[in-house]
This record gives sequence, C-alpha cells and structure tokens, in this order.
Amino acid sequence: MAVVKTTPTMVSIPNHFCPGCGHGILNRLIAEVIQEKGYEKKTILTLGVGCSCNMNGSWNGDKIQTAHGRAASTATGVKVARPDLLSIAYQGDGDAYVIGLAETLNAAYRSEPITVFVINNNNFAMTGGQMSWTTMPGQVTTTSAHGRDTSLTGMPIRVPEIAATFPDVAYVARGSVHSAKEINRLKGYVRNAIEAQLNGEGYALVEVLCQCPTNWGMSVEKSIQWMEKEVVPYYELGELKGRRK
Ligand SMILES: Cc1ncc(C[n+]2csc(CCOP(=O)(O)OP(=O)(O)O)c2C)c(N)n1
Ligand code: SF4
Repeated sequence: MAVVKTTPTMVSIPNHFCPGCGHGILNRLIAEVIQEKGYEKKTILTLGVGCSCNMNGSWNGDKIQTAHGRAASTATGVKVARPDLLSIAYQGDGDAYVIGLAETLNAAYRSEPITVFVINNNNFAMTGGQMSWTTMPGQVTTTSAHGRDTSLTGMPIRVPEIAATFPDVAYVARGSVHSAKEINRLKGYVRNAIEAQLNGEGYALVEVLCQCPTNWGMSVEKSIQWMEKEVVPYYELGELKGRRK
C-alpha cells in the first residue's frame, strides 16, 4: 500500500520565507514531531526576532513573538507557568548567539526544561545580511564587504559546543538542511530534543545549519555547495551531547 504523507496541520503552505530558504524545512520537521506526539494543542512556540518572525503568518499553533534575543527567557517563563505544555524557542543565530547569548547560556546552564532550535544561516538575514558571530571567515556580508576578517573579529562562535559542556544539559545536536540525508538525520535530533523535554530530562538545544540564498547572493544550488564546502567542515554535524538513557 502506498504511504501518503500529508502536511502537518501546524504548517501552512505557502510559507513566508524566500524561495529556497531552509527555515521551512525545520518548521515542517518540528511540526511533524509535535503531531506524532499529539501535542498540537499543547505547544507554545516563542519566536526570536529575525526571519523566524515570518512564522507569525505560517505557524498554525500557539506562539509568542518575543523581543530580540529573549526567546529562551520567554520559553522558560512559559514552562514555569504551564509545566504541562511543550515550550519551544525558535531563533536565529543573531538572536540566540549574539544579542541573546546571555539568555541562551543562562537557560542552558540552569538546564531549564525547554527545547531550543537555532537556525544558523551565518548572517543577520532579516535586516539585510549583516555579519553575525557565525559568519564564516572571508564571507562577504553587507558589513564585511571585503570578507570577514577574523584577525579583527575573532573566529565564528560555536555555542552548542559550549552548552554541551554544562553538566545538567540534557541534549545538544547540530544538524543541517542541505541534503536529504541530513534532513532525515535532523528529524531524529528534533525528536530527541522534544522528547527530552516531555520526559523531564532538562534543556535541549539543536542548531540547524541553513542556507540563506537571498543574503548570500547565491542560487539555491550554489548555497548548498557552499554549505558543504565551507560551513559544515567548521560547524561539524552530529550529537554533541546525547540523552542519558
Ligand atoms: C533590540 C534590537 N536590536 C536590533 C534589532 C534589529 N534586528 C531585527 S532582526 C535582526 C537580525 C536577526 O538575525 P538572526 O537572529 O540571525 O535571524 P535571521 O533573520 O538570520 O533568521 C536584527 C539585528 C531589533 N529588532 N531589536
Ligand atoms: S532572508 Fe534568508 S533566512 Fe530569511 S527567509 Fe530569506 S532566505 Fe530565509
């Protein structure tokens, strides 16, 4: 019998992201896992400021638009007020790792029982493609016109590697949406991060490498090739901290 795969009820088609953007893939994976768990009516998403704001128009579930960088703190508050709900923060790298770095690390350090997804597209996308702490060495952005000079700015930050060192953190992984194989693997990371919260294991973080063809100034095909060649070798994929079985 043919298997018919339907779109999860929590995502709308079309979405509000640019053509070829990877955000929509992560949206769908999260929605699929929430639906598998039967949590469509028992989930609150706290959205960071950035292209994640587009989900205000395409995520068919309860959500809170937070101030820039504060999604993890808001998700913590949601969980304190309603421990019965699934509390998920959805942020960009600029939101979670630059303006909201303190909030991200404090939530992780305390092992707040929330699930955090961070789209790492190596730039501040929504505001027109400025350099972020995740921008690759030599990468041209609107604020690094000659390419990121790491002798001035330091090397790109790897927050999951930091969070994974905190003893109480339950789960940390880095996935990517650049190939079918990695999307399949990412689904497992998304499931683990959500199950960690549902089982009361503590804080979970999944970073997702994501193409941004619009601000990278590349075709989708070229973006995927650039990710494979430049981004993935620096931002290694896999589980950085597995769940305690
Ligand atoms: C306090 C504050 N500072 C700056 C901004 C401007 N701002 C809006 S979105 C954004 C960048 C978001 O980048 P990121 O979190 O990486 O998400 P992306 O758009 O790349 O998905 C910035 C700097 C703001 N809205 N509020
Ligand atoms: S600007 Fe980049 S990250 Fe934002 S929706 Fe467009 S492609 Fe996606």
